[in-house]
Amino acid sequence: MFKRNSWLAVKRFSTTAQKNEKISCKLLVVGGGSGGCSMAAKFSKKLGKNKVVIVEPAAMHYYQPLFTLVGGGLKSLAQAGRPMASVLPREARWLQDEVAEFSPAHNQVRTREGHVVDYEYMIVATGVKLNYDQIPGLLEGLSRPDSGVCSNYSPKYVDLTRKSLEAFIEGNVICTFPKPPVKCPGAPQKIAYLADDFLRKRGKRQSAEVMYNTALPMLFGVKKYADALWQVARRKGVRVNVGRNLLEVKPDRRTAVFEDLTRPGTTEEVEYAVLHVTPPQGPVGALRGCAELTDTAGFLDVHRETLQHARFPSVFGIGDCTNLACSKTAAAVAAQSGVLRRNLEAAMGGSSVLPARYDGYASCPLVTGANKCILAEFDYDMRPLETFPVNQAVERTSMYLLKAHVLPHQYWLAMLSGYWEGPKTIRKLLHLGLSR
Ligand code: FAD
Ligand code: UQ1
Repeated sequence: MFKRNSWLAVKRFSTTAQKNEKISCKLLVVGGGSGGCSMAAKFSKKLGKNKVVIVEPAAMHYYQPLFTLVGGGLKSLAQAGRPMASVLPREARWLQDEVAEFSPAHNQVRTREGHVVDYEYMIVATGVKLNYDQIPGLLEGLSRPDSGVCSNYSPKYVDLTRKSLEAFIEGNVICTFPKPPVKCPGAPQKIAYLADDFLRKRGKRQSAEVMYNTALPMLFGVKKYADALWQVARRKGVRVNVGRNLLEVKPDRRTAVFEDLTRPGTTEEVEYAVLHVTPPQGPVGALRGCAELTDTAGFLDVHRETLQHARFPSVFGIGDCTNLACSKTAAAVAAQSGVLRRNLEAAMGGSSVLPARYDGYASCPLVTGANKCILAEFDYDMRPLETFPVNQAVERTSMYLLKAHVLPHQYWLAMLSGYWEGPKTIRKLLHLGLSR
C-alpha cells in the first residue's frame, strides 16, 4: 500500500530563521510529534500558507507504537521513523528549534536559538521527557552494547532489546514499570510477553525466568483487561511482581536494585541477564519552567473536556504533555485531535462556547505474543469503550494484524495529515448507534 522509500521525496519548506528573528503567526504549534503534527496539518489547510508555525527540534519523526514490535524483533527501527520534513504539513512554517521559554501573558515564546515567536493561538504538544538519568547506573548499562540493559522507549535504545534477547543464554529477563506518569502504560508488560515468545521460538525459554516488576499495585488499570492479562501472564509463566520500583542498575554485577513498595523501606537486589527498563517520565524542561502554564507536577493545565488552558484562553494542549487524566497514548491523541479541532475553530471564530467534549478515550493494543493482541479501549472512568462488536479482552490474531499492519499506515497517511480523529464514528456504526 505504501512504498517504503517514497518519503525520500521529502517535501521542501523553510526550517531556517535569521538569527534572533521575530516571527508572528496565527497559530503556534509547539512540538511536531503525534499531536503537534496532526493539529498543524488540520489548521494549516484551513488557515493557509505560513499562518501556522511549528517549533520542533527533531530531524526524525517516530511512530512510537511500533517500538514494542521493534524491540520484540518483529519490525525494524527503519519502519518506525520518517524524516520530520516529510511528515510536517508543507503549508506550515517549521522552525527546527525548541521552545526554551513560554510567556503566555504576552502570547509569546522564545526559542533555544534566540527567536521570538508571537502567536494569536498556541497548541502545546511537547510530549513527555524520558528521564533515564534518574536511575543511577542505567545510562551506563544502556551505553554498553553487551550489558543486557535495553529500553523500547527510545529510538536510541530500542534495538538493544532484540539484541539482548538474541544474546540471552540463561537467567532472569526483567521488565520494569516505574512510578507514573508513563506513556503507553501497556508497553512495559507487552515486551515481557514478546520476550517470552522470542525465547520460546528459539528454544531458550526453559533457561529464562521472565519477570514483570511494576511499581503499580495492579497489572492494568481497567479490570476487564487486567483479569485477561493475569491469565496471559500465568499461562506464559511470566512472574508478575507488583509494587517493585527500580532504584538502581549495577551493570558490572548485572544486578538491579528494586524497592518493595508493599513493604516500605525494603530493597532487594536481583540478578539479570536482560533488563528491559521503562524510564521515569515527566514534563519537558520548558514547561516545568513555566508555573503559569502548568499544574504542580509540571504538566500543561488544561480543561479535561475542552482541552483549553485553565487560565489562558488562547492556549490549548494535546497529548502526553497535558494533565488530562487519561492514558497517555497516540490513540488518546487521535480522539483529542477532533475535540481540539472543533474547539479551536470555535475560539478562532470568536465563540466563547467550546462545542466539543473529550471523554478520556484511550486505547492500548496489548500485544501478548507475535500474533496475538488484546485491544484495550476505555474512557476517563476506566470503563471499556470498545470499537468492535466482539469481546476485545480476548486475545485475537485479528487485533494483532490491526496493530502491526493497519494502524501504522493509518498513522502515517491519515493521522499525521489531520484526518484520523479516533474510532468513535466506526464504533457507533458497528454498534448500530447504541454505543457511547
Ligand atoms: P510525542 O509524539 O512524543 O511528541 C512530542 C514532540 O515534542 C517531540 O517530537 C519532541 O521533540 C517535541 N518537543 C519536546 N520538547 C519541545 C520543546 N521544548 N519545543 C518544541 N518541541 C518540543 N500509543 C498508542 O496509542 N498505542 C500504542 O501501542 C503505543 N505504544 C507505545 C510504545 C512505546 C514503546 C512508546 C514509547 C509509546 C507508545 N505509545 C502508544 C504512546 C504514543 O507514542 C504517545 O502517547 C504519543 O506519541 C504522544 O504524542 P504527543 O504528540 O503528545 O508526544
Ligand atoms: C488509534 O486510533 C491509534 O491512533 C493512531 C492508535 O495508535 C497507534 C492505536 O493504537 C489504536 C488502537 C487506535 C484505535 C483505532 C481503532 C481502529 C480501534
